[in-house]
Amino acid sequence: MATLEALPGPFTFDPATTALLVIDMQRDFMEPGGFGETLGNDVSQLRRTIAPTAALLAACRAAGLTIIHTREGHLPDLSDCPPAKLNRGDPGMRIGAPGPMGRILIRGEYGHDIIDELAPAPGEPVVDKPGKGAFYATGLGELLTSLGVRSLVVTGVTTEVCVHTTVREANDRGYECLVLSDCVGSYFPEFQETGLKMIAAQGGIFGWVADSPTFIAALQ
Ligand code: TIU
Repeated sequence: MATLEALPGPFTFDPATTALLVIDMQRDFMEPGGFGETLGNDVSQLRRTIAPTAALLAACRAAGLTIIHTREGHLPDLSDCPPAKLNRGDPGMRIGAPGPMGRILIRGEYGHDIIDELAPAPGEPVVDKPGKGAFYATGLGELLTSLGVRSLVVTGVTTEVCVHTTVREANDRGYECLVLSDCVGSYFPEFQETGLKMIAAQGGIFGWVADSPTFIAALQ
């Protein structure tokens, strides 16, 4: 077992039953000139997570931790995208529309894939999800059960959308979640700050928060 200082208090985990979950580090969200930036978002707010996440991945691979990546996206025929999600925003910028890096959030398109800096290593599962949460309409729950995972270290984008939704889903399923503050990002600094506070508030209502150097030190 290992323990580290976190908010709201010490986080204890067994590396053998802990998985790193890297959420939606996709070009559509992260890259200058991509879908996210085209919507007017400041991608630098997300890009500051790349270097610490790369270091985290290296440390987790060296420690033999289970590593799982996710991607948000839809089938080319959009049959897995509910109208309530599809019919939102500028029609030229909707899911499935031709974006700067291929059809927006469509599986198989260049923009849908994970950025080169954080490319999954051979053998690391990549979970494709149609929703914001990584458990909804995916095999993630069964995968974690089959691997014997009990604790999740969660990183990725965006803090208040897909990271929060996934942590809430995981919390309800009995997983202990540690969110790494420097490895999650929001386009909106105020959402980043408040999103992290919301996780650890009320005695850790959804989980724990620490930074990646603290986690890496505990892993070694
Ligand atoms: N991955 C994820 O968070 N998807 C989003 O759509 N996030 C936004 O902040 N828009």
